[in-house]
Amino acid sequence: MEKLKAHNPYAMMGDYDRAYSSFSFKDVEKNFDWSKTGKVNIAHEAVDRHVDTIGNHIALRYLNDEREEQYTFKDISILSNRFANLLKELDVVRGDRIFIFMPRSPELYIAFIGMLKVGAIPVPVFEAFMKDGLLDRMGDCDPVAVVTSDIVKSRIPKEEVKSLKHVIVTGQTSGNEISFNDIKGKSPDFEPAWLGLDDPLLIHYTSGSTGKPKGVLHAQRAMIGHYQTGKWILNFKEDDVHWCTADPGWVTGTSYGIFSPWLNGVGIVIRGGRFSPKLWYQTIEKLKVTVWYSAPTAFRLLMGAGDDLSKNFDLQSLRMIVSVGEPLNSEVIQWSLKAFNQPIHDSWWMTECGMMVISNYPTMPILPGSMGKPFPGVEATVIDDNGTILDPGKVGNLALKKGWPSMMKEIWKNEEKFRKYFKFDPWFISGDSAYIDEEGYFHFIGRVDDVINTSGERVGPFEVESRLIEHPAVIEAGVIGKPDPLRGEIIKAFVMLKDGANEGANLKRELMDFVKKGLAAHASPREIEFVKILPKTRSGKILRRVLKARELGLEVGDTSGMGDN
Ligand code: 6R9
Repeated sequence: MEKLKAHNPYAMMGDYDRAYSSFSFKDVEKNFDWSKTGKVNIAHEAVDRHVDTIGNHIALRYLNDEREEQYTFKDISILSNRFANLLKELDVVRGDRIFIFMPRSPELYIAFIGMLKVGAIPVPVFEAFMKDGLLDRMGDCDPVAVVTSDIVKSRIPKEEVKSLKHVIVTGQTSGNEISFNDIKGKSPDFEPAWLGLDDPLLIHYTSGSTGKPKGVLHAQRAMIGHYQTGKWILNFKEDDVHWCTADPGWVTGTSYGIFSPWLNGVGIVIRGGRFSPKLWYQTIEKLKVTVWYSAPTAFRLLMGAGDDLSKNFDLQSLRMIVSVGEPLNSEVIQWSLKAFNQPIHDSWWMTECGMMVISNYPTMPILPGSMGKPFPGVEATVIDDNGTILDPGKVGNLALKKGWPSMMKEIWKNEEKFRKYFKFDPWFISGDSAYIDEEGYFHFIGRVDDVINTSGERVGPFEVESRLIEHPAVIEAGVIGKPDPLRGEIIKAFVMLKDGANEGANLKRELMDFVKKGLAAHASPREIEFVKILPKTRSGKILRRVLKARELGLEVGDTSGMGDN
């Protein structure tokens, strides 16, 4: 593939090779107040620090079908102080976990910053989760409180989660719930809890191929990575209008939907409501978005909506477009050159990474189809299954040398899962396979494990299988990701039914609905196939790779571990 010339050779990073050989994350520390005071709190660096300088800049622009609002950095500072005071009165203390379970709204962001100010650990989760999905997550880290909205609050497993003392609600309250509006009566002043760089920042639950979702705990030091990747990849300047389309339930929606822009003094755009090509273009036009961070599925949907639609909008404000979450196809980059007069820059990272670690930079020629090169200060490589570093062109495990600032601190209450990432210490093993070409560009091949990536969302097959077998008609289920041109992968379930169960379209629909209602809409299979038997190992584990190979019409491979069935 032909390389595209650098999109913006004058961006801040300058020459990539020079930056890579000379940069150290130590150089960034002087940009934070804690480098002088020794007092650490990301909420201070992202919000309060700006009040005396750019306090009147717009920090948040919110838009949905009913509301349109703007908040300055000073507004966010004061409102989050009020929220922090509310938490303090409820005896929330440093280290307490607080869930955020609500649709995107200004209140979500205010609450988030307020929690950080008291030193509590926010746990943002998608509003799409149903009771079981929430219970798996809440049951793991015992929150004392949840901030939610009247639309979704009924799904919170209040009885089952014994640690849960307070339910703070936007909109209608009932019983002993606390209204978000109570913050109005609280003091606008609050002294943040002063922490250390290694103290907790937040938890994101994410799926692996086995077991329940893992709580990835990040540390305050992550802000060093958020800050610098914002400067050099998103190319932030202070008057930018940044739109990260991700929900804060996903790491992209916190690292780049909140922290990276605000640490850089850049205002954010929040669009509530559902995806719609027309509304998205309208958002860019109306709010004059300059930096746009989104995902391949969204770009593909926009591409599918046609040039006639995009031509109706003035999209000239856009000057930097970045993608994450799934492989970015070359066609989409070619379309972007036509539709927006500029390429889309890919970026690769994971919940566990906390920040973008491989990317195409505005100052570097893009190789369409490649994810780009490691961020300065990060060492990335490809190693085989014995931990040996491979030569260019050879496919193996994508690995990062531990020690980049935003690397996760631990997996909540699961030392064993944490250690598994580091079986070739000092290398963090990502679970992705990739190769590096002769020029140092990284190319994505796929997941090594069974984790499904559907529309950029990471779904663990185990969670879906567990839900399916709760249905009275189901004995067993095996779940895989099936390649899909629009969504990257779709979820396909192979289901073994109990004797006498009535196979048919109705039952398929019922099972899809059962997962949707019990777990989450995005975890519901789009395809279901009824089978008489599932391939298994001798120890009884479902061989998802065999199901996948059969589905794709490929060689089934080594089945020596398979049982008699
Ligand atoms: C930030 C985020 C991580 C997994 C990762 C990989 C896939 C992410 C990608 C990509 C191809 C890219 N992934 N970026 N695949 N090209 N640019 O996505 O975190 O939800 O934890 O997912 O997503 O498979 O291992 P997370």
